[in-house]
Amino acid sequence: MVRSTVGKSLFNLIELDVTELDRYPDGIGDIYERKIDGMIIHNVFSQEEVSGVTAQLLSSEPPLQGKMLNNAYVFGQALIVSDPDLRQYFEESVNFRSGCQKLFSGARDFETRVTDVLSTVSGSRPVEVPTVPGGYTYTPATSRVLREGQFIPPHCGNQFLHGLPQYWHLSKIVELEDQLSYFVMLNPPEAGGELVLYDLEWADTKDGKVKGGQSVESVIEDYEQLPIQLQAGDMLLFDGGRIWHRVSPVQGTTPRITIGGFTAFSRKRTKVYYWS
Ligand SMILES: O=C(O)CCC(=O)C(=O)O
Repeated sequence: MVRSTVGKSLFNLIELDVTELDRYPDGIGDIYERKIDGMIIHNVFSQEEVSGVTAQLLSSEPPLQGKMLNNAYVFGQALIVSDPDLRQYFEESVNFRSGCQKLFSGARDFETRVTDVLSTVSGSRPVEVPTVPGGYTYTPATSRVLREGQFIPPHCGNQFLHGLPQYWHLSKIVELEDQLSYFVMLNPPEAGGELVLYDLEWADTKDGKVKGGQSVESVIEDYEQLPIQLQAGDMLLFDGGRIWHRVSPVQGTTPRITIGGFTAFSRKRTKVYYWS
């Protein structure tokens, strides 16, 4: 049974258990068509599964390579900050995919589970991680660790897509405008660390300014906001390309750890792709 729709006045987010997901067989299409803004999907992984994954990520020898990037510790190489010719990106993707298999060896396999969950809401379209001729595969996800006081500043997916050479190949096969964001909460913080959606859309800020000419950064906190707190094992799938959002500062000593990336229709809407 669908438990509730949260933030209904501001956003239409469906909140449900993963076992109820078949009520939205074209959920991704519904987000694209703006019938809904996103889905909070509970129990994509169990508490036990994500605890095991978290323990490995926080150990002295995690199976994934990580580095500090801006304000967060990031495992894996995101396309957005990769080398323009993608040589290093694709090499790191090989490492990430095998490391991720080890990371989830005590749980359901990450890629298989994400593919299965997205397939339930894909309108019967096949769900894949994109590949390039020559055999390389994009990285399916990256993982972010935010510690006390750390946060992700306001952004929306569409703002990154314009003119970046890294996106040259992907833009030929994927409908990137209004790409969705997906991520799984592996370790929720004691407090803070909410994903905060603003009542502000990319289309109203295309030149970096809002109506009236002020910069987005200078006025964004004046817009109405919906904070979303996820539980361990939840997946959030939302219109992160269109909706400005941020992650609020983490409070307390428990690190906030998520894993995910983006998902979008292929150009002819015959497939669903996901990557980071
Ligand atoms: O919590 C996260 O992992 C970051 C989510 C995010 O900002 C995004 O998907 O655009």
